[in-house]
Amino acid sequence: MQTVYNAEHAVHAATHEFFRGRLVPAFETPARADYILGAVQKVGLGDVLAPVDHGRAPLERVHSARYLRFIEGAHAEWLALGGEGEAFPAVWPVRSLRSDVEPLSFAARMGLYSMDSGTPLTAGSWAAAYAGAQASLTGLDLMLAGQGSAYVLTRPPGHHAGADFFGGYCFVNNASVAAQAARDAGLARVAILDVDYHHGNGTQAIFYDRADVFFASVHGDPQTEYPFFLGHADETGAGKGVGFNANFPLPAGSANDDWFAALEQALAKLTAYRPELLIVSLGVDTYGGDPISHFKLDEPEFRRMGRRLAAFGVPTLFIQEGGYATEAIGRNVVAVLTGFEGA
Ligand code: Q9C
Ligand code: ZN
Repeated sequence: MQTVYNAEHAVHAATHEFFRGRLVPAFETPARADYILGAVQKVGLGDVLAPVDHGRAPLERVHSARYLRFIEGAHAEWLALGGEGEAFPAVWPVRSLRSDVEPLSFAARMGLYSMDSGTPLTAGSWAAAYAGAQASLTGLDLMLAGQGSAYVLTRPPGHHAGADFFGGYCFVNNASVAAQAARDAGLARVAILDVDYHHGNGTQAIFYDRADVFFASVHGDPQTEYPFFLGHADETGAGKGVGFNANFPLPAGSANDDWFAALEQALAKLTAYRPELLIVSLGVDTYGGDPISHFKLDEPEFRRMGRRLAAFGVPTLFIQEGGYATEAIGRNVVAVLTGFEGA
């Protein structure tokens, strides 16, 4: 399996994030991708390729142009206002406040274009996220050229980012950009399977009223787990998209058997859909040792996940999402990918 590696990831390097009222060391770090790259090379997974630049247009198929412009310039605006280090939002247009008017105030726009205060916006956020989307598009090119699988090694992750907001460490929704580009290249039905511990609220929202991209997710129950405000089982799509969204929330602390039973239910939905391409939002924060998540998967289960996805029998593009047990992340990702390859 070939890997498309976004080396630009390293320019997005947050030192801190807000957590329980104080600044703590950031969980989403450059070391994550470094460990994965090391593991991919050590196991000899396959060639490691650089992204090819496809420009900004494929990102604008998923995100609003004004949102992308904001992210591009946000850190410079923050510095110009006397901000130091990483930028954080502090005010949001919640119910009864207007989000249709874009305010002039930078603080107000930070809130308009974000969903949480846990996502540090750094000087390199835009460059790293833009390059990550290019890596995803390059991964898609491999699939369109007939590869049975490919892996996009990138950060920051993408699945929490919506059409016009960042959050959950995500700025550009890589899986959505790839899925939309696949549709634009002529594929009729694309499926996104999100196995990250956290519900992929951004991806779900982007395709919620559409039948041409099916979103299925197994994740921690939003009653107690981030992103809290989306990811329930009764979210099945809207309008033309009714029946093309499927959530399988599991309680924090769920046993591995329950996780794989939920995966079977998700795959049953996707089997009926008959997708031409499967995009896997591959978060490995389902690992038992993850510092911010509460499932119990370990190396044998990650290998089993890869085997099961191979048995699904559809060309599969893996795109990296979460996973915060930094020293184990390479081992866990490679277990999925080699499980897939060996099947
Ligand atoms: N400081 C992804 O896995 N913050 N995002 C949790 C811990 C939000 C995770 C609090 C976690 C978002 C892509
Ligand atoms: Zn996650």
